[in-house]
Amino acid sequence: DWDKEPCGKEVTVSTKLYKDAKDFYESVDESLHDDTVMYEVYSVSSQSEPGKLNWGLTVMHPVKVNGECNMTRGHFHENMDCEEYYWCSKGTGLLMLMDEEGKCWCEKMYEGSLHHIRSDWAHRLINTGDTYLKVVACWPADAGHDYARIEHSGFTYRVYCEGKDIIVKERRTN
Ligand code: PAN
Ligand code: ZN
Repeated sequence: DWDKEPCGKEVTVSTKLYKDAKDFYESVDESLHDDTVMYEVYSVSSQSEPGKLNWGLTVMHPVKVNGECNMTRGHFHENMDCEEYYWCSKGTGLLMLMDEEGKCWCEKMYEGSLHHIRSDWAHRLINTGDTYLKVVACWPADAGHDYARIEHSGFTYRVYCEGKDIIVKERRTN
């Protein structure tokens, strides 16, 4: 009776399509279908209680939007005491971070890279490669996601790919 199945919690998947991600990008790419899959998040969520954990796997597709690299919406945690770990299991990308003063920077992501996201840092994944970027995350169940704050004062950089080069530009539009 030692060979029990692991965990057993239900994994749910949520899919972000291009039509729901259009306003993340500088411009609309007419060559992309509205139903193009941008990313999927497989997750296990607990009741929102201190001490409980959520787990997630984000799969970023190798899509470019007029040369701009595929990215997650990005967020601060609603509960600003909640930090997070990201671990890259496949692909190459950038983890864009921003503090509350609007200072923005990136950490390189590659297979096996581990990232600690402070509780007061906004965070966004960016797939800079031409393969899937897969990132495993673990965060407190009572963290919550504050997307509105990013919409009002967004990340100050945009990331583009031109051939093998990654180009980071200061953003002009929201
Ligand atoms: C991650 C993110 C996931 C999708 O699980 O929620 O990568 O990104 P957006 O939620 O910004 O669309 C996480 O950071 N959880 O806290
Ligand atoms: Zn988060």
